[in-house]
Amino acid sequence: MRVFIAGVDGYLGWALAQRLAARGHRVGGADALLRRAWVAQMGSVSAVPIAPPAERLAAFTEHFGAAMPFYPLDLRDHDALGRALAAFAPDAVVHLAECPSAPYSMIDFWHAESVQSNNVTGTLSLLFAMRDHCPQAHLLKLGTMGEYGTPDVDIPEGFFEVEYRGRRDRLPFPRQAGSWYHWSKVFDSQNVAFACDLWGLRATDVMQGVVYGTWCPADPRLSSRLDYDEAFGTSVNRFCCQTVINRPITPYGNGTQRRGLLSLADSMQCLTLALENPPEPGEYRVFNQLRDVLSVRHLAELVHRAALECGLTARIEPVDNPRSEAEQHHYNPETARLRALGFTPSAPIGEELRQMIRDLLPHADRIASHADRLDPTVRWRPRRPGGQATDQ
Ligand code: USQ
Repeated sequence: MRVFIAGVDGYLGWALAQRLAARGHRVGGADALLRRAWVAQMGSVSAVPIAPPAERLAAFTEHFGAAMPFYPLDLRDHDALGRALAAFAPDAVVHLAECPSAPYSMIDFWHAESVQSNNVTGTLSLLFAMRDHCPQAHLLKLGTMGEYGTPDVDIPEGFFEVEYRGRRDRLPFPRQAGSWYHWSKVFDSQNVAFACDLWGLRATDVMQGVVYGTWCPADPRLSSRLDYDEAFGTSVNRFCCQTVINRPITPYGNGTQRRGLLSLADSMQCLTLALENPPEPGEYRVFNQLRDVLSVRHLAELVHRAALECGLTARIEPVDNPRSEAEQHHYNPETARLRALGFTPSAPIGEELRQMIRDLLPHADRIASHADRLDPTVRWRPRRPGGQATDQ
């Protein structure tokens, strides 16, 4: 299969390119290197050092025996995107080229606007470009479990049966996102579904949970980034980085809020399964992609235990929740579709956490050099009416 990965330089994209190439697929990629710029803007670095793009591509060619055609473009550059798709002629397009950070989108108007413009306009540009240059290709679009919010009923995979005033229909399950970022993903989902209906495109919209884990092959040029700053680090990755530099693990609030999670390795397995089992032309399908549902406090305890098992001295210190989110809620998402395709979870979470800590330990000084970036400063609600949504 010829797979075009938009966002190939990112946390998921760089690992996915390698997994697909190892399975014999031909991979091409686009990236505007915005993730590198956003993390630098937050004053932080990837805990795991990452090679510059040219070195990454050279390593990719050496290890997988074929060069990856690389297009250094922003998806909003519609003409350049069209030329890239026409040249590469993909069977599938994986869309990972979005700003993934809820906290970043909550800083102020400018950040909310840039996240929504990047994500919503980029996706729209991709949909039109696929219509014009590769209408048969399968679009694998990364959404988020956060689109659904935390409703007081179980969460189906995208759609549910409704009976209202004596009539029944299968309708999109309500979206109740909790950040400007998560809303951008909701808008994307609607646009992707509409494009499938309108033009007969085929798409899988992946509602993914929180991903954690390192990707550190023997050749460090193939390593994927691992962020830990308050905006681009996800909770588990941040907790592991905290233990490595002997800082307290910071569950927000009372830590009873629950999330779906999966390791980076499991995410790669699921995305590959979706690609290798494409939908029919015109079909818009939704997969909930997660493995475990755990509370933040439980996660903190698991990281604490893993750190002790790695010989570290760890401690948990809850901090005031800077977000506006339900901490006590029902959470029971369905996850049948990927399992039906053969998803078999890899290592148990404790093992993944120990491996992540072992991968991070050699980089402790690097993490420590930006330790202040771990502290949450972005607030979902300003402390004072009219104030900035950040402590800075
Ligand atoms: N949290 C803590 N302590 C921290 C950081 C986070 O307790 O130091 C808590 C948050 O309050 C939240 C939970 O952990 O309740 C998850 O936060 P997160 O930062 O791990 O994840 P989130 O902001 O929701 O976003 C991440 C990715 C995003 C993806 C999403 C999947 O950055 O791209 O869409 O996970 S989901 O959460 O299912 O929507």
